[in-house]
Amino acid sequence: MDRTRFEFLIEDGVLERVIAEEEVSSTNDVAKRLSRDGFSGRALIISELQTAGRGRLGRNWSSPAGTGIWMSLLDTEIEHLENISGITLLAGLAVTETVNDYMGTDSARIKWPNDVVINGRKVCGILTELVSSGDKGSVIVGIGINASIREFPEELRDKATSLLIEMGSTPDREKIASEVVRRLTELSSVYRTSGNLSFIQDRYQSLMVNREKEVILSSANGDFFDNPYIAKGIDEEGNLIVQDKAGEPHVVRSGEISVRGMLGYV
Ligand code: BTX
Repeated sequence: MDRTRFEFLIEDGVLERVIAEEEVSSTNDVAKRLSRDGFSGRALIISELQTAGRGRLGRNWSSPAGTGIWMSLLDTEIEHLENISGITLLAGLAVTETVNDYMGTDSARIKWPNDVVINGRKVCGILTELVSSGDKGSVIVGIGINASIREFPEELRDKATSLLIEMGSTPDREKIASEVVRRLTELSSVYRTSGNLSFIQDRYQSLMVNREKEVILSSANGDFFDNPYIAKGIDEEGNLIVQDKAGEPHVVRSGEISVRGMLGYV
């Protein structure tokens, strides 16, 4: 990864620091350490390879060398601990819009709350974490985009894709990564002032892969009795709004809930 291609983000005041590595366990771990070591401001950590890339709930994120955008954005300037799921939604929007602009299509879609998909397969995952002490905290947005992966391991073959597979050419990783960072920082700053997500509701909803489609909801405590539901959109807090068969709306918070379409992963 060419670190110099991110320097304009420092010059433009978007970031205070850029750390570009060959190999880390997880860029989210590096961000956590930086925050605990007293760094203050916004930093980008990006690596060619992650040896222990993480998804949610301890799941693994496959992060082979040189073929992905494995990065974390650390922000220590959190006045009150912002809605972490709101930030995840902003990151999903920033990635989806960047990828669509880059590819010159509208094929990238958001699978609420934290995946970006193209043609029914996952091209990006987002893992947002908070590091807090007292009422001060840092937020870490970990973003993994499959850039030039040609072939996935057996267990991911049906559900994962890359920009290379979708476009047929090798994407410019630094360009895409820096554009995602720029857009996410901009969106986060509006969110900080507005305190809710109404400013992105329309854009987000128009990009939702499951909007107006049937979805299967499941959670560890199994409290969805009426599957399938119809996904309608998001509310101002970023919760998913679904409708049951009787037409009654329900609010679904992210967290332990999984949302699936009727056929396969999406
Ligand atoms: P998730 O828990 O929603 O998704 C994890 C699941 O996605 C896995 O169980 C697997 O089925 C599938 N998967 C694993 N690797 C890939 C891949 N490369 N492409 C598509 N599907 C995959 C998603 O969690 C959040 C992922 C965040 C990754 C970033 S990378 C930079 C940062 N550092 C870090 O350790 N995590 C984040």
